[in-house]
Amino acid sequence: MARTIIISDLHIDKWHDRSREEAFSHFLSYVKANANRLIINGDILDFPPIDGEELSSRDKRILGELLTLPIFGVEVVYIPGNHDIALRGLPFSLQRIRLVYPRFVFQAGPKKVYVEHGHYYDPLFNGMYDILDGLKKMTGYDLGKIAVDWWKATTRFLQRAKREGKTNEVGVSDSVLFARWEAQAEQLHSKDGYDYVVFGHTHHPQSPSSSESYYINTGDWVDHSTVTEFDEQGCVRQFDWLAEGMRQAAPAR
Ligand SMILES: [Mn+2]
Repeated sequence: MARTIIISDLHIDKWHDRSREEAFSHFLSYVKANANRLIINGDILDFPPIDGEELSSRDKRILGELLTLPIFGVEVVYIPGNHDIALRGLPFSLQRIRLVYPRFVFQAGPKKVYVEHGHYYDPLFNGMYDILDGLKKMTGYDLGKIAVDWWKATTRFLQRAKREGKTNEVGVSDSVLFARWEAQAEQLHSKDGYDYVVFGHTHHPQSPSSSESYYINTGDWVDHSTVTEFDEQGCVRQFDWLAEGMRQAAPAR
């Protein structure tokens, strides 16, 4: 079946219980049986790993399972986010496995769909990547890498402060903050004619059926297990794998 499934913000390095890994494995069986493309819209894990020089064996196992999807006829499109931004620009394109940055556009039936992780619209990150790029050009790779690590540690600290306090790191309410992605989606729709604009990054799932907008957010796999699915007619549905998907019978291809 010509279906495209999109997930984002997996943060597999934050999966502390084995049940999430098992649920993800079950989800991948669903993908193999029902889709011909899986788009991973950023933040699969913190890369490169800060604690230690190597990925954990658990992380490697999950990534290894993802890399088998092409054998089952599923194309994998990977768009790095801010946590795995170190991978951007990597000339990695094999048959049915592609790394693209910062956006991916595809056609679902009559619908033109735009997919981007969305960290460029976060006031916390706005402009920072350009500064880091400039630093990299001026000083060479190492200082750039130190700057990236420093910035990641800083944002982690700010995100922790956000969880503990009532307002977020930029001192505005979530609805005001999320309006930035909605506004960007509206612009991409009206100026560039995309029928749907799909972002991740905020960890707040949004399905188009819950609003009038063209904006979809692919949620996350930390607090949710969000699955966004486009069928060959361009119909989109979103569901939570742990809440609903596990009970779904997987129809044959
Ligand atoms: Mn992100």
